[in-house]
Amino acid sequence: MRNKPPQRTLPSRFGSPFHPILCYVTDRSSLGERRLLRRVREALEAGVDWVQLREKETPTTELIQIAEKVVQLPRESHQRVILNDRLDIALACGFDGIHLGGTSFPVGVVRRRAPAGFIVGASVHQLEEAVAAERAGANYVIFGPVFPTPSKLKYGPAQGIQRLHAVASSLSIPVLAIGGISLANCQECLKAGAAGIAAISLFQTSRSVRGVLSQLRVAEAGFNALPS
Ligand code: TZP
Repeated sequence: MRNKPPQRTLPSRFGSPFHPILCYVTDRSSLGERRLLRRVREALEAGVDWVQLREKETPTTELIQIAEKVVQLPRESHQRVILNDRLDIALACGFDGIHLGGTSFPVGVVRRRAPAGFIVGASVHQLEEAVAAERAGANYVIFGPVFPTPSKLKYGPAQGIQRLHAVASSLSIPVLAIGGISLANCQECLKAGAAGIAAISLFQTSRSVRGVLSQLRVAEAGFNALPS
């Protein structure tokens, strides 16, 4: 019997200008585990579309404990939880997908072996890399840093809106903008063709994720009202 072709299970309404993908990327270094889990729960309750658990420095046993708690949090049918880098933990704990970085498994290797419906995303920093990720079977890419952000200053200047536009207009999978995303600049990213935004500080340093979400949706409504 032939294997079924892998399904791409990003809900179809995602990534349209009318429903940009809002992705909370975690960083527990500034929160600690208890507050991290509280924030993830709050973000899901407030209506973020995706949570990417990105805890690179966390030892395996600890990460497994956090991961198990994250996948058990209540979520709506359209919400996705995605783990950064650790395919083994993502599969073992039942995440909806994996987000691959430069030192992770290559996209094509994961795509070929991942179960049907498993979401595969990748961080990209250049157009060629983005095109290659799409060809290898990525469901989405995250491009950045679009704007300056403290953790990435050591890698040089931010990419800027024009490069985001070049990547977004060359791919048919969703391209999310990351890096220095704020309420003030998210519309600019969507206007440049991003299917959504991914952010740490925006979701993590605000007093309330619900407040951020409602302001983001107002910003999107403004974007949707703009003449194209
Ligand atoms: N990749 C590119 S920029 C970035 C990552 C993980 C950090 C984003 O952090 P913030 O606080 O949303 O600018």
